[in-house]
Amino acid sequence: MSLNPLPNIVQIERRQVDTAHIQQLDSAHYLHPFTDTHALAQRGARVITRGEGIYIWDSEGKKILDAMSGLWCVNIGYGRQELAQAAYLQMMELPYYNSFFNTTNVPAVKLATKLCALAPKVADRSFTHVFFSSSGSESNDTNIRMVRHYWASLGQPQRKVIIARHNGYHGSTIGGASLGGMKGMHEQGDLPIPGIAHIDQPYHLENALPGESEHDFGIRMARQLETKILDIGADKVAAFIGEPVQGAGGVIIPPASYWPEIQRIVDQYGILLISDEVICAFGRLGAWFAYEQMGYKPDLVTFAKGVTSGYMPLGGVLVGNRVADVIVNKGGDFNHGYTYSGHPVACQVALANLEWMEKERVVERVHEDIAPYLAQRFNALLSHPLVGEARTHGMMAGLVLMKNKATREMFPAELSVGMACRAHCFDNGLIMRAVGDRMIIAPPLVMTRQDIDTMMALILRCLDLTLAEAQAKAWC
Ligand code: PXG
Repeated sequence: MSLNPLPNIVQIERRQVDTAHIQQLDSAHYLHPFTDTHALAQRGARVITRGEGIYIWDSEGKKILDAMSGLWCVNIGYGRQELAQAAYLQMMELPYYNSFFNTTNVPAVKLATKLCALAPKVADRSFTHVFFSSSGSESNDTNIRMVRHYWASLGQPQRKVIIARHNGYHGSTIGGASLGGMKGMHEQGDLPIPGIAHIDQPYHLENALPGESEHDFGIRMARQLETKILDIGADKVAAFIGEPVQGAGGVIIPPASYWPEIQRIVDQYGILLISDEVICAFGRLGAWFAYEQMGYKPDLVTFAKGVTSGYMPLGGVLVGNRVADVIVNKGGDFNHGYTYSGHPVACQVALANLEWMEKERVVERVHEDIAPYLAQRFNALLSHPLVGEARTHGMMAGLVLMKNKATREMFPAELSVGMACRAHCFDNGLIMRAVGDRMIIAPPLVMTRQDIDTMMALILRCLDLTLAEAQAKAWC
């Protein structure tokens, strides 16, 4: 088949946007995620119109360094023509077909094969199969269905409970929000659903006992899993789910002792381990997948976001041999799937993304050069009077704004110092997130050292402006 010629993407005319008009239509018709719609209507949404490399532009022409990679996903930066071309060509050839009723498609098969090859084999765990969805939330719903189907297929249908963590984030569907440990989400609509339990997060700054070492704290937090398993009854527990490093919860980096102890406990009680790598996979932590470097071997791995660098919605679950053997050989029909499972365009874009990353050695560069450089520069923020903690893991980083570093006193929550800092960031052309008074970044993996220097200069300026505001308002 001969394809129509490609459009010259670079020369597509930039749309002229009437900001006020778009904002007016936005508040009249568009309900945003996690947003107070009434409050947004008062101030008007920022209209983002364009992206190139590590920068985005708004409709007023303001250039902004996107230190959050969109929402933890645009890992290779904006404007990669290879991905646009992959989508275009695939849309012309086969824009859609489903994978139900004994059919398949070439991009989905190739991507499943590729992902299994990229996932490291650890001890007796290898990854043989992939289930596709279109998002992280759907993928975690798939996990709930799959682990219950697994145990039922083994004659243990009573093993239903999944244990997760307070302040974990696993998505926003009823299943995903239930697995997550976000209080504000649980309060709206009677969540979690039955069969989900939570333990504390391994956040040393908030949860450690006075004088407790990072190591001891990590072990103690992991052992909450054992206590919870015994409370519920080991024969009723299906799985434990966690993020290698918590993202939405505020870049919470667990002590090195934590995950190996979790592994010991799930092994002892025979329960499944789910690694939610929606943020951490595909180079974010300097490896294709995070579990190996964190010291554990999951049975299921949730992925989304970085698999396409956010250029198309795609997610899924990598299924390890222990679960796949049962699902494939004993399970019969698995009555679960989505219209867009294995969407050919999304899968083709993912393949183009992974190919580009391999060609440019993105993961190796992060591991060998850029993440260590970020760590060196970011950790130095500790000398700033407002910064009580500054940590990175791979290309995720978080700092804590403190009222008094010497006494470790935090600002009263109602002052929303983090939000004040975030506002300075935006005004100065930087996207940095605030989770309470933790300021977090997850910059594009393609950043150069020079980009990091530019970003750090912006961060420092915004910290200075936040300090000046805090002093002027007598907050500190
Ligand atoms: N698991 C993890 C670990 C995530 O970070 C999801 C699942 C859900 O993915 P979808 O594609 O359904 O959104 C996520 C998503 C934030 C924020 O405020 C983080 C996410 C989504 C929205 C906001 O940091 N992560």
